[in-house]
Amino acid sequence: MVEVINPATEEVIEHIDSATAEDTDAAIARAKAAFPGWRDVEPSDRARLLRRLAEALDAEREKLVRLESQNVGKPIASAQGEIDMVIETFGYYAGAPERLLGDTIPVSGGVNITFREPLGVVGLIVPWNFPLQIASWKMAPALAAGNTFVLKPAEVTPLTALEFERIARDAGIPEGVVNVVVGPGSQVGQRLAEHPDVAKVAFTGSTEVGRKIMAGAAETIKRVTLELGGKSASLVFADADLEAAAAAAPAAVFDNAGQDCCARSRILVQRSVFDDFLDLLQPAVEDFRVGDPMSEETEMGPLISADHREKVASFVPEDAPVAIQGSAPDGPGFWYPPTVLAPVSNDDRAAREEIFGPVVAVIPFEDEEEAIRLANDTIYGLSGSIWTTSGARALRVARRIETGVISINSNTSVRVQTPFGGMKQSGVGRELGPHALDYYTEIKNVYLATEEG
Ligand code: TAP
Repeated sequence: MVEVINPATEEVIEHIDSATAEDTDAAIARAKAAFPGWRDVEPSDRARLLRRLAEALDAEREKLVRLESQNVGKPIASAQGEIDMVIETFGYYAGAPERLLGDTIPVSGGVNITFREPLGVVGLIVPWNFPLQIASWKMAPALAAGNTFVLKPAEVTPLTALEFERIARDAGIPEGVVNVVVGPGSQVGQRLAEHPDVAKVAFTGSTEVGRKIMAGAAETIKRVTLELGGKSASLVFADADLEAAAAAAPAAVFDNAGQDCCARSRILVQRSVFDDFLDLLQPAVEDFRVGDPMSEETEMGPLISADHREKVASFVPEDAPVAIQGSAPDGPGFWYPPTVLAPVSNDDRAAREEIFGPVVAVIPFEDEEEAIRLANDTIYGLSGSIWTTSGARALRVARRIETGVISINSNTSVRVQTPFGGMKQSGVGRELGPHALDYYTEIKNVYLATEEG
């Protein structure tokens, strides 16, 4: 039995039965049985069903928002944005079934025709930080391409995934196409990675578990896509609009209490404006509104658990260079205040490891070369930002940063229409945009001989 807790109050909000490896096998069998039927649904009918699913999610928006906010402790405004993206993601991929086109390639003696075919049963394993949003990035393209799936949410945040399963059924998605299994990663997740009837695993979570999934998938040569950790940098050049960069910096790292793989948890600032930047950052951090997630005004809620708070706090020992610290409520809830460490060396633990909490390291650099070197001096490569008023510099630096996504004078990381994913140990593959469909289909190449005899 899983006790589902509200991290803002520490109250138990639900009890859920915990599934085993055998329950996972049963769900995989249901998905396998449903696959041929779903694969053969006419593209226009599959598109219609996905549009209907997007509408059904929209009709249940308020309930999903409340559940996500309560289960993760996230501000209600953030939960609204996430559920809106879930709805948008299903709307976007509802356009895909009728646009999964192949090529016609004339060759000697005939012609080759390619088809984009679904993989079969896919296993989807997601973390607790953006539960339904991250799941939707996988579920929507998987369904659009004609796959069936088994989704494993994190055990601590299963509520919106279970609601989704019900909503999909009510919207007319055929029995067995959508399956949600709540249970521990070591059993349910590992089983999905190793099961011979699962054609692919799409995972979001830690780099450590990503490695295990890749190893588990190796036995049956499964396709894998992995969205893993990050240690992304915001590069602030002396020619930047410093006020804009400082005003945007808190949300870039404290959003979702820093439990965000795209968090810009390193801010690299050109030394000539280092102190000016910190002066501008101070009020922005101190004014960041931390508190009751149900208030529309709140910008940051608690961390997910007491254990996780302990891990975050370990990055701020007694002698840490705390330059700025915001506030956090007393009393129940796993609160931790927004914290700025400065100046920090890129070799310090706070600059090297993913903290996954509201703690940011501010690091000085001399010139463009050093900024690029420091930004790339990490095992990760997921996201990042460049703050400069020089368009040439912005593009020049963006091309040299080893990262899957980077934004200029902005903290944007994800849009439904554009590819998202990591370089280096931040992952394999891309989600969202048209590119995601490549990871849920195989290309079949058919040769038709047109010469007689
Ligand atoms: P993980 O511990 O990696 O858990 C992610 C998911 O994997 C959970 O559903 C978990 O299940 C499951 N899992 C655990 N062990 C498994 C195993 N041996 N085999 C298969 N599945 C297993 O991450 P987390 O603690 O939820 O999230 C924090 C980490 O995820 C951070 O490092 C963060 O960077 C990363 N993250 C990355 C991204 C992107 S987009 N790159 C997004 C969010 C989070 P249970 O927890 O239920 O046991």
